[in-house]
Amino acid sequence: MTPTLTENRTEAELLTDRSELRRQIEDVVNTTPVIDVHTHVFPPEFDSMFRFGIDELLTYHYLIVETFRSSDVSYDHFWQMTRAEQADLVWKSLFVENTPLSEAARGVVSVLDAFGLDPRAPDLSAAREFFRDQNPNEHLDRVLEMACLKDVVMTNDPFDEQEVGLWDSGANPDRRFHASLRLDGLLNDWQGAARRLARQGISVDAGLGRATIDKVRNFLDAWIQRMNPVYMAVSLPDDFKFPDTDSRDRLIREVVLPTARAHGLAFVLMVGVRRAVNPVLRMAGDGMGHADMSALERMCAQNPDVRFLATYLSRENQHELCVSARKFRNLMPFGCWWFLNNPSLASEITRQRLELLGPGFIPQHSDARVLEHLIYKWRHWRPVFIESMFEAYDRLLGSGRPVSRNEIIRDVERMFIGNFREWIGRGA
Ligand code: FIX
Ligand code: ZN
Repeated sequence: MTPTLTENRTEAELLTDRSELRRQIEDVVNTTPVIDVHTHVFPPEFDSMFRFGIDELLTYHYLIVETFRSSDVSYDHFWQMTRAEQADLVWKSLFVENTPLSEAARGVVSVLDAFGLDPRAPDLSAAREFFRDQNPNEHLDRVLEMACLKDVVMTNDPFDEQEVGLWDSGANPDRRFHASLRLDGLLNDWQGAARRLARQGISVDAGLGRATIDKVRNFLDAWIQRMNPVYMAVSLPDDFKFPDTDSRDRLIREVVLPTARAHGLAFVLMVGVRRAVNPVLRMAGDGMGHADMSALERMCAQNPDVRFLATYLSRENQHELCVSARKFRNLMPFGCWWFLNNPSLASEITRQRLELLGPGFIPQHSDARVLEHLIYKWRHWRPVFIESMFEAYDRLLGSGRPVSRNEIIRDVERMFIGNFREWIGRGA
């Protein structure tokens, strides 16, 4: 759908009227497809890993946490419930007995509204019936169009037995879904990885001898061959150090970085998560902490020929990340990750990045886990981005340089698609 122009204006005409400037920004941002560079969503070809519908939406770990704060259900009782029973309780606790004010709860309201379903319904019967009637592939097409998405990058774990089984059975993802090779299992739990490799018939020694290093490289080469990933990625704790003296440091130096070079793959670092600070919450039990940015700076400095994408979980790391990206041209900041993916913080982060990096960053990713998350995560974020872009262009206008519609299109396409494509070495 080509963006519209108001009457008697040309693409190149300079936008000196502020309300027209805002209209043009809204039009371009709302109609420019984006590549969602990090999600946990899978296409229908991945069978049970393809999650969609109201029960999946309501049992999202963001909402489970909030339900425990708004109900007196015990943890044990909750985890013994069926998914439908859990969804009923989440709905009752957050949407009926309380006002869905949180970003995650408002997200469900936006999804229901997008499909013409009643966000004030007393129960889930109508919503369940609606999603039950959806044809998976048609529903996928519709959701990608509603979210105005070009492509989606998955999170693919070579140690997830269910997923490995799907790749083994020749699962061939929809062409709009791109794989990424997730290395948490390898880098954050080497002892466990050694056991899992053994289960896949690859015997390694926990001491990371030469032969083991070669075997792990071969393991990654084989998965890169299979998945054709757009990048390798890992999430790291807030106390991540580089250099360090542990197996993770050796695996990064002797396996991951050489593999990145050999395949021309970027390395994605998601830094600042404290896993399982409250284990009874299961996947919902992760926390965060402020990280030492110098670890990433040293990695960028010591590996100028490797491209890094980085996102940090702590608000206090955001300004530092902008400054580090000014110092290292092989570093691309991306997204407002997880606890930062809220309008107030996403606005602060985006404006800061525009002021320090111009259009040289990837403004957002959804981290969607359920298909319909793609609708609300992007519909909630685009108005935030429009405000930030208007502020930047309006200041430029005030300084004496109005922009044209073409320039807005160029800048938005660079941030939505171009920067990522360049970084993963798959040109525009
Ligand atoms: O490490 C990650 O990719 C995180 O995004 C997830 O672990 C987290 O559970 C999540 O879904 C955040 O939005
Ligand atoms: Zn994620």
